[in-house]
Order: sequence, then C-alpha cells, then structure tokens
Amino acid sequence: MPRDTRTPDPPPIVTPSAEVHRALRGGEPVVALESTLLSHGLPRPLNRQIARDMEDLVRAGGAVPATVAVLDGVPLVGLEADQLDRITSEGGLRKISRRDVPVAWARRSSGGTTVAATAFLASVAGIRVFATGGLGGVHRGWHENRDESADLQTLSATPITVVCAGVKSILDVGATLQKLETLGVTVVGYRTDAFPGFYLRDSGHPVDWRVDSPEEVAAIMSAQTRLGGAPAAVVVANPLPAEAQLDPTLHDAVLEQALAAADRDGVRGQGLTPYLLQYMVDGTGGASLDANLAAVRSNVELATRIAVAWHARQGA
Ligand code: PSU
Ligand code: MN
Repeated sequence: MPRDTRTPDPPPIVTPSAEVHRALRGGEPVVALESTLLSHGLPRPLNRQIARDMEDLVRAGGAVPATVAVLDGVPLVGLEADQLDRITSEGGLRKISRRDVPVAWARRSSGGTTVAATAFLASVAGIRVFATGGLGGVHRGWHENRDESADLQTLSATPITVVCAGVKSILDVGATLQKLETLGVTVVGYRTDAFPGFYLRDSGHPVDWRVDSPEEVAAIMSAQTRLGGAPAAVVVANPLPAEAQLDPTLHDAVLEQALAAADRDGVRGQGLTPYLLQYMVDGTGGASLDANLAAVRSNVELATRIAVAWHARQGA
C-alpha cells in the first residue's frame, strides 16, 4: 500500500475535558456554563464557590457540566478542579469574546469566556444547551456609541439553546429584542409572557412565545434541527424567582446613577458591562449580587432540565 503522504489534520484547538468528551460520545446530556461571570462578575473567593455550586446543580439534575474558559490560550470545554481554581483566582484574566479567541490562542492568554465565546466554543464541541445569567446586547445610547455585544451576532449563527434571565437591564432591552428578531434568533419566555429584566422578573417588554416545560423547549430544538437551513440559537428567557428580584424602585434609581457615572468616567467598550454591574452591586448594598446569583442558579437548573429532556427526545 502506498504511504499516505497527505498532511495530517492538525489536532482540534477546542479541547473538551475527559468527562465532557465521554459524555458527548456516550450521548449523555451536557450543559455548558459561561465563565466571564466567574472571572469578571463575582467577587473572590465567592466566585469559586459559585463555580462549584453551578457544576453541582448540573450534576444533581442528571447532566454533565462543561464550564468553558480559555487557559494559556487553549479553549477548554469542561474544567478540572485546578482549572476552575485558576479561572476564579488568577491575576490578569482577560474577558474573552468570540473575536478574542484566536488572539488568546496565539498569545497563550487566559480568561473567562462571554456568552458569545462560550456559545461558539460549546457548539464547536457539540453541546446543545448553555446556561448564563443575562445576555449582552444593545447598549443604551447605541445611536451614538454603536456599542452592541457580539453575543447577538454569535447567537444568530450558533445552534445552541441559551437559558438566561433576559438581557442585562443595563442595556437598551427594547432595541436588543428588536435586534434578536432581525437576526433570526428564536426567543421564548419560560412560564411568562413578559420578557424578564435580569434583576427583575419583568423588563416591561412582552415576549411573543411562552413555553411551560423543558419538553416544549426540546420540541422547539428538534423542530429547528429538522427544518435545517442556517443555524441560530434558541433563547429561553427565564425570570428569576419572585422572592429574589431586586426592588424595582431601587433598581431604577441605582441604574440611573450607574449610567451617569459610566458616562462621566468615560467608560466604554469591553469594560462597560463589568463597570455597570459592579456599580449596581455597590449601589444596592449587594442586593443586585444576590439577585444575579439567584438568576444564575435558576437558569442552570432549567438548562439542566432542558438538556435532559432533549436527551430523552433523541433516544425516543
Ligand atoms: N457577567 C458579569 N460581567 C460581564 C459579563 C457577565 O458579571 O462582563 C459578560 C457576559 O459574559 C456577556 C458579556 O456575554 O458580559 C457582554 O459583554 P459585552 O457587552 O462587552 O459583549
Ligand atoms: Mn460592547
């Protein structure tokens, strides 16, 4: 037999952990988890505890967690304990969105992945369900600053189901919903007709479709696959539990101050979202942090139920 002289394919850059690899090969349900929340959103060392809690919630629900992050340039899908330690404690961690992944790879940088980068990497690894706190979107003042998160564009081209508590309320929620519509991203409210407002159960905007069970979401995912065509995400907007929501009056007052402060300090670009969220934490005496955590927990639980329902449907 002639020797095969073709250049072998280089090994794939996206690296699933042994556990995630096994689960995907064995067709077990897997839930991807975002990590900018861990690297940039939560105070240390609480973030390490939350990282563990999120993974435990997924396991308790019968699925395998895949926290996504970039360490020393390598996009990881599923982290070992020592890697979770690094993404929750190291100095100089970057906030890595979709477009930053190749630069991080080439420069051997480390950082937490945004919704955009997490969705992209998880989907490359073959994962269908993903949990986060709130999506990025169109920032207020977009007429002038044109600041719109890459989360939106990425979701328009990535076949993944994202469970979130709506989009961050620091954004222009109406403009973000319009943009999701333009981009062909499916949006459903989970047991609600009101699009949730991240820290609040109701953003003041309606949502066109309501679903009431994980099985209904799995049916939508299945229909999406069977329809074919250009892939896009399904956004499942899951309001945080009523008892966990921020007082709306406090929310509105502190948000107004946060936006004015960002403007005054000239904060823009990648730093804007972390700045505003941190201002909310300080300005509400930590109440917004509690609401954020409750939303994340609730989203991780629901994402796990959806992954399990999706898995059951595949076997049917
Ligand atoms: N949670 C935080 N801080 C953040 C984010 C989440 O506490 O910065 C990230 C999310 O990962 C989301 C991103 O995808 O903010 C959107 O940021 P940008 O608008 O820069 O794309
Ligand atoms: Mn931005």
